[in-house]
Amino acid sequence: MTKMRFMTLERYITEQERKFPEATGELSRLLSDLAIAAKVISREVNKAGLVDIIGFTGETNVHGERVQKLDEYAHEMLFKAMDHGGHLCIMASEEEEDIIHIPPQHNLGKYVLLFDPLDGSSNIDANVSIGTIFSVYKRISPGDGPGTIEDCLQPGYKQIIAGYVIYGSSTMFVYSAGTKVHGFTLDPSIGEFLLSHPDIKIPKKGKIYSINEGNYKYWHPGLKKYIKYLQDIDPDTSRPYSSRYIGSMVADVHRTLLYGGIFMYPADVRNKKGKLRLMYECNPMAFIVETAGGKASNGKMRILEVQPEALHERCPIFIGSEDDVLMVEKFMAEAEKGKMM
Ligand code: P6P
Repeated sequence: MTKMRFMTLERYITEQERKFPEATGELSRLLSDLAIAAKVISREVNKAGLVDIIGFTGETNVHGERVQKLDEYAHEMLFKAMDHGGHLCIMASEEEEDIIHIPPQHNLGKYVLLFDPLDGSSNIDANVSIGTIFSVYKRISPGDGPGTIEDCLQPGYKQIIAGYVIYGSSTMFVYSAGTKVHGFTLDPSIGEFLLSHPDIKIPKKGKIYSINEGNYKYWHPGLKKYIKYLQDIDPDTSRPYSSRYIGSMVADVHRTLLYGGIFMYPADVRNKKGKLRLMYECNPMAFIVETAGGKASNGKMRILEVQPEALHERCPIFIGSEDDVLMVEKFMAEAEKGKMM
């Protein structure tokens, strides 16, 4: 009989808080508020197919992408869940051009929240897994007023919590406070996230690569060589690797975290900084994967050390098993050297 493990997210957060006497409980309540928003969004996402929610609003977001109603809904749910707890001084969303001010009576908190309310939303109508991604930083501006843009533009290694919610065959809440990564699966019958994946560790090397190969012609020559290397036959190094690409970052990174391998969204001749956003997608995922023992690079350096310059800046990303990320960096560096010779 397997030992019944009934650890809810709430109970886990409370137990973690007790380990730190100086903890004020603010972070615990912040995480709990995020979990509530996740449950509400999960309920709507799982109603996929209902015309009154699914479908386009006809408007576009800050990046000129058509906004799906669920995008707006997720953004609103997160704002409403987080704007009155008093734990935050400022927020920023992938769906909003500027920073999001918090009502004056609640905006002196010591934390900063950045979130992508519904990443992968172009897949909503196809019922493909999508997700919410979040990052929590400590404010760096003086504590006697609302937060500022500087509070939001901190390098990724300054994150104190990062996580994602994946709305798939089940809804999972995966987060890290920097020492371990834990996954909690939602039991809708009791409305609780239960600890299902304690202390997730990513394999040191995988055998799956994940990239949009439709962009092959635009890639860096070193990346082209790397992908061809993965497709060569060599059982001793698990080659050829399998290719898996869902087109929803949360789903592709979640699989990479659990199974190992590498997810890539590189820069190319058309998009010099790639497509994915540094603050809303790359930094939180890098924090989680590095805590799980993996690596996250922009092709040249740790993503977590990139100094942000703009809220919505994009960043190339190579993320996953340590050996696989090191290998693609090697191929690209050698191609650069070849260019210089
Ligand atoms: P492409 C979804 O739109 C997204 O932002 C990420 O979730 C995903 O990894 C990427 O874009 C997919 O982009 O160009 O391969 O369709």
